[in-house]
Amino acid sequence: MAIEQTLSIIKPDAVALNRIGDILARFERAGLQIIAARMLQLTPAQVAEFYSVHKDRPFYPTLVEFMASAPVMAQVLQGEDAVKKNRDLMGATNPRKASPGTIRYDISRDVPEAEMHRNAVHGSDSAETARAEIAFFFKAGEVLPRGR
Ligand code: IDP
Ligand code: MG
Repeated sequence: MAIEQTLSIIKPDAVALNRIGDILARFERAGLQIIAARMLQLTPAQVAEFYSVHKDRPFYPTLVEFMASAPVMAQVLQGEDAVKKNRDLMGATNPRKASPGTIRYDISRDVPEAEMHRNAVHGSDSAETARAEIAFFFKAGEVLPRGR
């Protein structure tokens, strides 16, 4: 295992439910350090770029509208195996299918199937993706790794 950095986003649904602190506490309890954080409201154009890998999927327009609808919180997490650790904390993409105790199950399990884009959090899916996604939100001097 290696020390990695990964990008996490608390999506508009979880921000609206006042779960920012709950989610950040889960990262810290799991041994991940928050080494950058920023609250912002994305424009539709920014979301479209961020999620461009999904541009041909049927849910893309809905996803873009949702992610630009209200503020989000973006943070960089650092720690051993951070990419997978964060994905494990998040749970499955469809919150109704996520395991109990994961962020997506705990916060979003009651969303209707047709609104499964409302799944509380984003997390990078590889170390390589993480580098690009971190750079999307943060300049070099805004990411502040610490020894402990
Ligand atoms: P991930 O967030 O678990 O990595 P991806 O497949 O990368 O899942 O999809 C990105 C986001 O697009 C999801 O988090 C979710 O918000 C939305 N999404 C993915 N699949 C669907 C779907 O089948 N219906 C509606 N929204 C979806
Ligand atoms: Mg993904």
